[in-house]
Amino acid sequence: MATSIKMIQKRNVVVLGKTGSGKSTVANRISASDTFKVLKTAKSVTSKVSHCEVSLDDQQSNVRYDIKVIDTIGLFDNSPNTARRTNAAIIKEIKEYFNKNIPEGITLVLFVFRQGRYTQEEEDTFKFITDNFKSNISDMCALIITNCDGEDDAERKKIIADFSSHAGQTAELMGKGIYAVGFPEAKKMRKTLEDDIKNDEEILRNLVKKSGEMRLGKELFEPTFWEKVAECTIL
Ligand SMILES: Nc1nc2c(ncn2[C@@H]2O[C@H](COP(=O)(O)OP(=O)(O)OP(=O)(O)O)[C@@H](O)[C@H]2O)c(=O)[nH]1
Ligand SMILES: [Mg+2]
Repeated sequence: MATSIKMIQKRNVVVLGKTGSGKSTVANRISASDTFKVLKTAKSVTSKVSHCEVSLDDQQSNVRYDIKVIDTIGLFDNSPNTARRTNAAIIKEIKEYFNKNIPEGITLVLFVFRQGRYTQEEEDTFKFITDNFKSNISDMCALIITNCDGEDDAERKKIIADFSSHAGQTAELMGKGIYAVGFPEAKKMRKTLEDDIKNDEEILRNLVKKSGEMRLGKELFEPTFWEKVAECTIL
């Protein structure tokens, strides 16, 4: 029998954040693939922007979601093993990639943060992010706090509350919410963690599905664009 899926919706999600925060892991989990390379150590891995395409059926609503997941180069790359690139150079590369490969724009920005000590470097990262991504895009942004495997719901709530009190300005930017997730490597995974991981994957995919039809392309990275659209009533 032919499929009963009636409607197709397109969603494009980009993953941004500091190097080693778990961007490629999150991108793989959303796309249920191993497309994006993840190293076993927390060293810098991704040296190019890339994307994959995946279709997810939602039987309940009869919708098929055609999703592009875009993985990016880590900001604040201070690894001695790679050619260091400035944040401005990385943002330029992401913009060029968008122009060429995602001309229809994106519907969701996921900022990825690795749970742990909130240092000056984290503070600088988020200042960079809030300076470059003005509050107008708040409705398309969510923050994903990785490395919360093994933390129960109450601990995860506390992690999110602590983050919000340390980085209020960044938390305000996250109009689609802040989520604590955990994706340990398969070999380190206890059997009991498998359900938790499936649950976290589902949280991410629902975020992608529910991101609206609003699309932004390279303008996303142009602060001057945001000054202009501030006067535009449709946004
Ligand atoms: N235990 C655990 N490990 C994680 C989690 N997320 C990522 N990792 C590990 O952290 C390391 C870095 O993850 P990546 O996904 O490569 O990070 P990235 O942000 O893509 O890094 P770059 O490409 O260098 O910018 C890898 O060893 C991952 O397996 C998590 O939620 N829990
Ligand atoms: Mg990566």
